[in-house]
Amino acid sequence: MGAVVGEPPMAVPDPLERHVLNVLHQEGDTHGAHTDDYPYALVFFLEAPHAPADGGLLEYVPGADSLADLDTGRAHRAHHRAGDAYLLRSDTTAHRVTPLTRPGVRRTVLNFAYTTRSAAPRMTQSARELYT
Ligand SMILES: O=C(O)CCC(=O)C(=O)O
Ligand SMILES: [Fe+2]
Repeated sequence: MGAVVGEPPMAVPDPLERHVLNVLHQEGDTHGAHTDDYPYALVFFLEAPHAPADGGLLEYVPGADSLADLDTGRAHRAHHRAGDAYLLRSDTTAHRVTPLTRPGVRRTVLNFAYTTRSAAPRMTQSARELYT
């Protein structure tokens, strides 16, 4: 990670954000548009919909001006399989997960948050609103 990021990653101090388990398991389940408080998210897929048509796609806009950029042609989409992982610049990339499109489909990820020595501290209430 340090080679990709350009400096050593550090686990974030806030235990609520450091390790997050996200489970989407019902038709229509989604993860809404947001940016993270910390600069890097390392996301591991434990379960993922088999086909892109089943939903659970990551949509993202690097260097977004606003979350509304996700509804424009600037948005990228990525399908992942169980066992995949991705590293996201998550504080400046608007991102969300598209809704599961049918019953019986599951998408489970572990999200590990990292910061770096040079990153500006930035705290919002959103993780608290979601997870407490
Ligand atoms: O489930 C994903 O791929 C993204 C999760 C995410 O953005 C988050 O937990 O902040
Ligand atoms: Fe996120």
